[in-house]
Amino acid sequence: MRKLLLATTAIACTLSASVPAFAEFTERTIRVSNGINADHPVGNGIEAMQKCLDDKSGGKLKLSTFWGGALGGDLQATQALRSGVQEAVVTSSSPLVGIEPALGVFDLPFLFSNSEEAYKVLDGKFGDMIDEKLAAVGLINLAYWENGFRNLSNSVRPVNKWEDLEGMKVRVMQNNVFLDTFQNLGANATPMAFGEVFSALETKTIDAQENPYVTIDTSKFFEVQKYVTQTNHAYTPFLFLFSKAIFDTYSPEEQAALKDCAVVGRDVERQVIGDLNQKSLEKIKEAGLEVNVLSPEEQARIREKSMVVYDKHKAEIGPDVVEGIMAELAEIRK
Ligand code: TK8
Repeated sequence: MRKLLLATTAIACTLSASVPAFAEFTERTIRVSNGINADHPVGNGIEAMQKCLDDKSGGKLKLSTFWGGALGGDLQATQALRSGVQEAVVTSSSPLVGIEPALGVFDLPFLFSNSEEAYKVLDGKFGDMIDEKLAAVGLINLAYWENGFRNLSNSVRPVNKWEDLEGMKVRVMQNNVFLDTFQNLGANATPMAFGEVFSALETKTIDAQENPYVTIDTSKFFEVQKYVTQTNHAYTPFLFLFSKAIFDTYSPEEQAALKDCAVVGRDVERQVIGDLNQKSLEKIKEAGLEVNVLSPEEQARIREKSMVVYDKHKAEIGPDVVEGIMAELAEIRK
């Protein structure tokens, strides 16, 4: 009996000695929903994030990923986070302007000239300021991931100048800045959730949509489109959002692991997008689409014409927010 007791105590001691390493972590399954598909670079980012979480939590924090809008579209999933019924979503900022109007700043046409500029703004103090606003509406932004520079695809005609957009039925995100940008260029802009875009293009309910090359590729839009124009008209970020209601119940170690690992995933995801962009373009061309690049003169002309959108939306986004980003960009461009 005594021997048995000693043996049990010994085992108990060994066990408790091994526990402290991950004692701050609880076994958790974190649902992450996405509108895009698993072969989008977000998939690589999630994989890297999971490896990092495995190391930090001893395998206790598990990401359970849902693709292709399986848990609902961007907006719907984000609302589920706010009410504490879903943990996480990787979403474009654009459909969330009804929740936090300041996000509309990222929708302003031709705001960023290259990704490095975007990274500096998003990963710096401006990004932090937006994160604080998001926290106030129940959303923790773990990190800014990449969606990328957006280009136009359509099934009607090549677009070489803004006049070519006249009357074209262009799907835009559920976002007034995008709506006005395309209306102002003469298009017939229609707001629509991402999940409906493929079939709307297929049935010709709409003629056109705009998204980065990797999305035109991985969401198979090239199968139902004939022309692509490299317009680079906007760089909209992905947000890796976490439900604040749920996040607040996690230990500080769990919270820190999620934040740190989301940054690890972000860097991998951005890297893969950089690599895949050109490959996606090749794939789109091989599928038989006609691709043209907007001339610098025409891009400048469209940018000029689009400036009214800045004035029109400044008040709603927040004058301090718009002025803040312009000041930061001026600083970066020095
Ligand atoms: C995916 C969307 C998409 C976005 C859009 O859920 O809606 O066009 O660019 O990538 O967030």
